[in-house]
Amino acid sequence: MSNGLGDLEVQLLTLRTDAEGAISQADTLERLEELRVSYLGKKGQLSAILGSMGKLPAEEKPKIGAIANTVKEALQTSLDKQRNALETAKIQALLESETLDVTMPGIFRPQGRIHPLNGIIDRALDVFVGMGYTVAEGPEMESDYYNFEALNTPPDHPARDMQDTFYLPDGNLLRTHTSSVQIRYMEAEEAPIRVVAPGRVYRRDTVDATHSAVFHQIELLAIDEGLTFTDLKGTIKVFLQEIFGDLPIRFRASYFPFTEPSAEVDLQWNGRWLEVMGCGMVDPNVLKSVGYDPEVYTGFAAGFGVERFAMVLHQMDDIRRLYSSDLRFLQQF
Ligand code: 2U9
Repeated sequence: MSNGLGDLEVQLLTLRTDAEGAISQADTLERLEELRVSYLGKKGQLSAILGSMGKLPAEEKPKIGAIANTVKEALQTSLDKQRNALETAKIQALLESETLDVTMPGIFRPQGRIHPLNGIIDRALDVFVGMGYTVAEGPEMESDYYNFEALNTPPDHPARDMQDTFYLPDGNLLRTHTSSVQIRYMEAEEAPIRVVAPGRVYRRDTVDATHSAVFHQIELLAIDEGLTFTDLKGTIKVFLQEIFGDLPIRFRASYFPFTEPSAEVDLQWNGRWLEVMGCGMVDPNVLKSVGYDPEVYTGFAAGFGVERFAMVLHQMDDIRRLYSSDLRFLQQF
């Protein structure tokens, strides 16, 4: 047999031919792994052939061993080659399936934006927070005490006419200003106080282009030892400057039940004096009602309507546009 092909030799060469054929046909990585196990695995076909080498004459063993090694290397090379080819094809397929067609029409996602009222509120609060104020909020439904009595406005006070509101069957009411929030804040905290209260307020008002029964206010309050009207003027000047730019302002004497003295603040806007805020030194009766000694503490307060600011800054002609949710209008801001 030493000149012809031995039995094992034939088996090895047949295995090689069959295996190379099968490997080159494998179309998935899973199938390729099955073939590897089947040919080269511990219990695979090559091992089985080598297992029968024991019966060979000793001089034949090195030759068959050498052939077996060649076959093993050849199969390993075929497996590696096919694995590379399959992996490359897989990546290629993935790339092709994920190709971005930049000419396809996009999905339209309308962009939202801040409502002009919230825009004013954000800007105003930023200015006050920058001056050390804390933002406080409170309930829209209030008791008569927090909305009126603690603010030096007893039941028979003529100022109640100007601030008629919506009364609930239980005696509560819808707040007419955010001053009630500041009364609550003064009850809960101690001087010194710097607080700014934004929020929705209500009035019994006939709705027209410049009036709404529901609107938004921002009020600020500072309580400390030694605060004067000068501090009030300085604070308001800085605030209006930040919002409207450096324009002339003037203070005009006025009246509010909760401040004494009180003033309206006018701003020279496009050459005309425009009333933009109310303000004053906190009335000693208000300080007393929340337990602050007016001989020790003084304070100033001011308030403005957010809608009015929005209308002036954005040149709006009708307050009702701010509430109608008409995107053609809102998209302009
Ligand atoms: C406390 C004491 C006093 C807040 C103040 C005004 C003047 C004011 C109006 C402007 C236009 C409201 O939106 S508007 O109608 N506000 O003129 N508000 S002083 O005074 C306070 C607040 C809290 C404890």
